[in-house]
Amino acid sequence: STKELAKMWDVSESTIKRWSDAGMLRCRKTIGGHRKFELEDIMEFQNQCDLAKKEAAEKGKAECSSELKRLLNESDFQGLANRYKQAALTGQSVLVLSLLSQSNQHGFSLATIGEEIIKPAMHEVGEMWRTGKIRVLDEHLATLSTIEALTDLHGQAAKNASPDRIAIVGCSEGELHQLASILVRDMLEAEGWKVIYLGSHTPLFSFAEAINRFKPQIVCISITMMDNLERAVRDFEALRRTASKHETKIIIGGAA
Ligand code: B12
Repeated sequence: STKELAKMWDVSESTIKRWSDAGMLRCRKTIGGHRKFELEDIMEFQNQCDLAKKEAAEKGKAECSSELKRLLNESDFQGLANRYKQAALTGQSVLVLSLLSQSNQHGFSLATIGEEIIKPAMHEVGEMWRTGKIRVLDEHLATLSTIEALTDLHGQAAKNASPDRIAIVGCSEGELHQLASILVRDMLEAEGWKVIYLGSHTPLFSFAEAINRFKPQIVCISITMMDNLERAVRDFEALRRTASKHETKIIIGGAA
């Protein structure tokens, strides 16, 4: 059914309806007007999507490869951040991923990529938003294509997590700025840590619960907004007590 497919592909039911109305995904309608999908049509659609993704990836790679190679060889981080910003702002996830993975293959660590490419590009996006040069929509495209690319890289990376080095990573309560915490997670994993990732908007008491449950060596909290910092400071004492019981170190970072 529409509902089952939406759940399986993690998209909305209206997206499934749009695909089937556009003839991309074959279906039949019951007398009551409900869409029903056959397994072979579902498989065919899925195959086509995978192929389209691969073609777009190849095209993206070819287009940006010569200019990108020059920027990488010259370690021109300003140029790379600029190129990154342009690709991210136009929501070109394939180019964003290609730029990040090629930088990684070139030998730049995730820390360098985060610090020298993603951070300046995203800070510039924030400035463009603040000064009214771009819309919220553009900022969302930039953030989402970055998160998508990092998720892809994260999936590709080999993981040699040591069960003895456990880290908890997340953002404070009220905090929606999630990108830096994703970078922290991925950098720690690249260094062989086993990371329990709690994501954005996590109350400090949940960090405390996570410390009791997973007994990590470190807990990393990202805080960007000042009012979230004030809230965090209020709740911090309880977290600190739990952390010291398990000899867990608390590392707080972020613009706030
Ligand atoms: C994307 C974005 C959003 C997205 C976030 C989506 C998401 N899923 O992450 C959305 C749309 C949700 C958003 C919302 C808002 N945003 Co906003 N946003 C941004 C933007 C453009 C990029 C943030 C980002 O990803 N930066 C890239 C990362 C890599 O950089 P970073 O966060 O600085 O992190 C670095 C370091 O701080 C450090 N670090 C960070 N955390 C940690 C943690 C540890 C443990 C360690 C070791 C290090 C570390 O490492 C990173 C690499 O160096 C920034 C611009 C900017 N200057 O950052 C504005 C910005 C942060 N947002 C801003 C504002 C005002 C808001 C809103 C209030 C807007 C509104 N009116 O609703 C809300 C608040 C939401 C909330 N409650 O959290 C302002 C904040 C100004 C301020 N300080 O008061 C900024 C600076 C934009 C601007 N120029 O005005 N935003």
